[in-house]
Amino acid sequence: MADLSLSSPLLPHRAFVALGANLGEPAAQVHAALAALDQLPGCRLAAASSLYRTAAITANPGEVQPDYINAVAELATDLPPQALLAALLALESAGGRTRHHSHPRWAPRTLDLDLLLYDGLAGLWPAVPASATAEAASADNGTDLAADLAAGALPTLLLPHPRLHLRAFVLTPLAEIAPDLALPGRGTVAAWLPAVRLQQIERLPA
Ligand code: PH2
Ligand code: MG
Ligand code: MG
Repeated sequence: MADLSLSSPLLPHRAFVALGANLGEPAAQVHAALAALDQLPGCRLAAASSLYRTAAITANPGEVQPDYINAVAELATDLPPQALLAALLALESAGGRTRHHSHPRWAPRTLDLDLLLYDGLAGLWPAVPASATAEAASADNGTDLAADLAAGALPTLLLPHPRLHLRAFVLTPLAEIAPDLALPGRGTVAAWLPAVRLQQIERLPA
């Protein structure tokens, strides 16, 4: 897909989003989500990886789930990180995603959009006491929206995404579009590829 990643004065920020689906028609949902990202107010799709079929990483050993279709998108945006996260969560809902307190962690889903990186930012938004950081580090960006909304709190956002450098389903598509990108505090994307070489992932033809 076209790379238009020259930063524009109107859309000065650069963000990377992981897309995933393993229910319904995953490839169609990921394609539709890529198109929808380009249509978000204040966002333009600057680059998109190929689609990849990946073995589901599950919360419990032995749990069987359908394979995922994953991809990574680069966005040029003028939205601040929290607003971008909220827009991604709204797209997940529009894509048929349901969230339930009774859903186990990492339940199969029709669409998952995780904010991976935003410029070179590292930290937790909004600012919270240090004691809350460990809890946030064990959650997916966005995953706790329902709980947060129920509690009357804003969703929290941890950047960079805490597990992105350990997941082939994120790192491999990210390396396709931005191999030299620096992960705050961790070196480049490409440097982490050997760490995930044993995880099952297959690039799908365009
Ligand atoms: N997402 C998860 C949990 N496990 N496994 C694969 N292969 N791809 C994903 O996107 C994925 C996962 C939680 O969001
Ligand atoms: Mg996820
Ligand atoms: Mg998520």
